[in-house]
Amino acid sequence: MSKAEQYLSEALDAFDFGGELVGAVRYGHGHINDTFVVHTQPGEDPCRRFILQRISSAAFKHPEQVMSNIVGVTRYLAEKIRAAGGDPERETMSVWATRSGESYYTDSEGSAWRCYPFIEGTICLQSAQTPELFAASGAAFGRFQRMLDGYPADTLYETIPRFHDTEDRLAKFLAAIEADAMGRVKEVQPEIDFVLERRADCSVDMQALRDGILPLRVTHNDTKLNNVLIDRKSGGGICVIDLDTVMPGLSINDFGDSIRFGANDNEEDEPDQSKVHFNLELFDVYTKAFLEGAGGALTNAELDYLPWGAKLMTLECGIRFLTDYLEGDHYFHIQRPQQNLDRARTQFTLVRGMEDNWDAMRAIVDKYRK
Ligand code: ADP
Ligand code: GN1
Ligand code: MG
Repeated sequence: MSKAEQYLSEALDAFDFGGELVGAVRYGHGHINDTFVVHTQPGEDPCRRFILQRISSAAFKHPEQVMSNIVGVTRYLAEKIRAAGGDPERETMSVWATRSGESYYTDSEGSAWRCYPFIEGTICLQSAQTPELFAASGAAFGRFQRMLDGYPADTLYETIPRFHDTEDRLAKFLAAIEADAMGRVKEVQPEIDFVLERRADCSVDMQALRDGILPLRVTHNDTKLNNVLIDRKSGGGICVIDLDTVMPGLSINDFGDSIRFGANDNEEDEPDQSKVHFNLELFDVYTKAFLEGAGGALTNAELDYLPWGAKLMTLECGIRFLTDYLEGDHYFHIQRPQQNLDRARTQFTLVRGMEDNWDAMRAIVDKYRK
């Protein structure tokens, strides 16, 4: 048995799945955690599935804090959903405790593992197959933010410090250029110049926060389309997942990160930039759905800054991919050598597309303002 198999097997032993274990295989397209789907056979009942995840230690230094946030938030959401007559087993994640009643298990190497019941009858999309499905994710993320409006923000840990502090991301990028650990700086001068030309932009949202123009809210902070489960039958966005980064943040970032990932005509890591386009129609349907889902909770200033949320989440993510490329690809999972560089280039192409469509983006937000 390899070391990796040994740790997986330890983790499987740590949970009581309520039936015979049939198998566990790698699952999903997340860039951060190691995800497995576990199949079990509870007696004569149909096979039951679970999600088992090793929490990335590169991303999360304090798994106990991550899990404390997730337990708190999922319990709170379950109550809200129940009160509204919904089904908490499908509309929110729930933590499946270890045999000893903990929210996660630490293996003999020190890695943290957690488990969730698999939410059946859902699909998880890697791209916006139709505008309707993209809108469904927007409604789900808007609703998620509204449901957490009253959550006690001071009980949440900051699981990744300065996660969406674009100024800090820029500073780390400049340090990576300076260090040039892999000797890759010479390959990416046009991409570096692209960022440097937008240095001042990196402060726009952070300055608005410091000036009290934008409020801090409880936000998801990682609102990719593949972090919402879509109901197979109705096509509605039913459950927001990947709650590792739920913490105080900006609503415009939740909006913006969805646009970055979903309003792209192609893959996040498309190698041919001529195929990548920022899609204004998808921006339109998402804006409408997100604002409806948020139910009028956003202030006028937040609405004004939505296009900035889209542009800066995209620029920031490009900066993060490029930083990881310069540092040797140790944060985002990669399946091929230049994947982080392609991901960065895609983000920059999208930023350019947003700059070219800036007035149209503002007009769309205005159209859906109440
Ligand atoms: P990462 O942080 O690496 O993105 P996620 O928590 O998003 O990890 O999980 C990876 C993938 O696993 C998701 O994109 C989704 O396909 C699937 N997944 C996660 N949790 C569940 C769940 N409770 N039910 C069904 N699928 C899930
Ligand atoms: C990561 O975990 P996942 O794959 O949903 C990352 C996001 C990035 C995204 C880019 C904790 O999201 O911040 O925007 O990749 N998550 C973390 O695709 O860093
Ligand atoms: Mg994810």
